[in-house]
Amino acid sequence: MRAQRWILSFIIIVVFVATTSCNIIYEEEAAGPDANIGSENVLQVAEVFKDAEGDTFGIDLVQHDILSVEITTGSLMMTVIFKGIISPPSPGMSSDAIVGYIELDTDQNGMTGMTPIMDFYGGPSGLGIEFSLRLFEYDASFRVLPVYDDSGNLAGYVSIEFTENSFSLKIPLSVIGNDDGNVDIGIILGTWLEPTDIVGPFTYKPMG
Ligand SMILES: [Ca+2]
Ligand SMILES: [Ca+2]
Repeated sequence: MRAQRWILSFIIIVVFVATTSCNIIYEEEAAGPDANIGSENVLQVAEVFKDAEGDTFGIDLVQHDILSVEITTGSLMMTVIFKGIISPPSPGMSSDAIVGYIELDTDQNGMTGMTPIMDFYGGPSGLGIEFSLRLFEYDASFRVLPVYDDSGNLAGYVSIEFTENSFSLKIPLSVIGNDDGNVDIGIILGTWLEPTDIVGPFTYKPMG
């Protein structure tokens, strides 16, 4: 029963937030220059994580199919590449908008943190999530995503840029608890109607 709708994860999030935290405050704190993916950065792909083509599991017409995730040296920057056309999650709810979760197990311990959303669609991943990025809450004005910790509190923001078939984001280590950059990652993405593809879990180790 992989093809369950986002409604499952929405229910999980609503229940979780209602029971753990009612004081999430939307602060525009990480939308400054340090959060931007600047052209001054010389990017070098450190590792490419491939995902199978044609492995989507939704039932609607638009099926976002993840082909690969490229992670760049220097800091936790990643580019997720799709087979077809995507568009940012806002404004409006266009049929090819990309939404979903990028989930980070920053202590690389499956026994700590939250159960990842991807586990409800793809089976046990072994991840225990400390930080979660939600494309559902993309802010088109500042081109950022909020990052939530495992208590449902806002940890900060991450800048994101879209192309026709990819998006790139940079995760400052200060936003994820000043982590050392060694992170296990799971990604589940899709349309507003349903999740359509999963990539991971995979491990990121920064190159020295
Ligand atoms: Ca795929
Ligand atoms: Ca963990």
